[in-house]
This record gives sequence, C-alpha cells and structure tokens, in this order.
Amino acid sequence: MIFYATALSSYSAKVRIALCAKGVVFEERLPPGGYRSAQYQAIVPMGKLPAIQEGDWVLSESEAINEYLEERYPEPPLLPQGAQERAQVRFLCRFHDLYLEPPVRALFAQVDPTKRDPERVSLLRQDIARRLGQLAQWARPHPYLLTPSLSLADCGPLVTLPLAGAVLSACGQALALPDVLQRWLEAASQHPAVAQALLPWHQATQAWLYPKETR
Ligand SMILES: N[C@@H](CCC(=O)N[C@@H](CS)C(=O)NCC(=O)O)C(=O)O
Repeated sequence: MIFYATALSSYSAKVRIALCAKGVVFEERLPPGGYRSAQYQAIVPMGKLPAIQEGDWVLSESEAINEYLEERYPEPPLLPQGAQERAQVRFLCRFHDLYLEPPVRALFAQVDPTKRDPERVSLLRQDIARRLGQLAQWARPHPYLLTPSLSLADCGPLVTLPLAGAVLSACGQALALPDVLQRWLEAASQHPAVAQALLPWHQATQAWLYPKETR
C-alpha cells in the first residue's frame, strides 16, 4: 500500500496511527510535485493529504481511509462490538473532523508573528476550549477515549489536542486541557503504535513552530 503523506500533515498522522496500530505494511510517499500539483491531483483528485493507493485504486479523506483499514485489516479492531458503541466512536470521529480540528487549523495563519491578530487567536482559543469541554463530557477513558483498547475515536484527537496546545503556545497563549483529557492523552500516547506514528509528526511540528531552536 502506498500512503501519500507529509510529516507535518496532521490528518496524515491520524491515519498513520491506524496503519501502525494494525501493523499494515505501507510505503509512505510525499505527494509527487507537492499536494497542489497537477501531478498529485492526477492521482488524488481532491489534492489533499492523506491518501492511499493499492494498484490503480486510490482513496482519500482520513476517515474513509481509517474505516477502510478497519474493514480490510480487522485485527486488532479499532471499532468496538456493539452497534451503539460503534456509533459513538464514529460520532467522536465526526466531531473531531467537523468541529474540533477546524478552529485549530484556523490558528495556522496566526503562527507568523508579523501576521498575528491576538484577538483572533483569543477567539479561536475560546472556541477550541468550548469544543474540548464537549469532548471531555463524552470521554470515558479506560484508558482510551471510549474503549479499553485503541479505537478510531482516539486517532484524530491524539494529534489535534497536542497540536492545539503547541500552536497556541507558539502564538503566545496557553491552553489547559480538562483533567480527563490530559489523563487520556498521557495514557494513550504510551501506546507503541501511537508513539511510532506520531514521531515524524512531532518532529516536523516542532521544526515548523520553532524553526531557530530546532535547526
Ligand atoms: N477532510 C480531509 C482533510 C485533509 C486535509 O485538510 N489535509 C491537509 C493536510 S493535513 C491538506 O491536504 N491540505 C492541503 C490543502 O487543503 O490544499 C481529511 O480528513 O483527510
């Protein structure tokens, strides 16, 4: 399987967690010509990262990819057994993609201090804090967000929560995670596949946010 990704791409990191957790053999490739290139869009019409390719067959959109991986490589399962439990995991996946991650992504434009609007950063921080409060109400860490073993619901937040803290910190503002999420993050980050999958992303994120210190 070819996995189109970059080290800095947070949605790629979300899928890399599922790939590593399932022990899938994959070849990680940069998008040829860059993700905005005609060359990459000839392969992946969305022009987004991540994407996977098996022969002529291509799939993009992180959640569609993770669901495919779950069907194609059922062991270890990343969805629980019961219909309601599975629906709850899928709900958190959508909550992450549609409501929690977008205000974090909106902060990216604020990282450059010469273009930063501190009021905009404050508003985005409030929005993120509100979403984290919602996530904290649904979270039932034992030790993963909703399940005793890693599930699809953990994959996005395992990237986006540290990213929110790191980007806000680079923008001069602090983010306190609700205790329940802090405990979950510390425990879930210990999972060997999570640590393996996130290493390139951590390094690339630090290099992006703190270029002088890391070069
Ligand atoms: N909904 C998409 C979002 C993917 C996404 O926004 N990826 C970023 C990199 S993390 C990207 O490709 N950005 C390039 C662009 O938007 O042109 C998914 O879940 O895969």
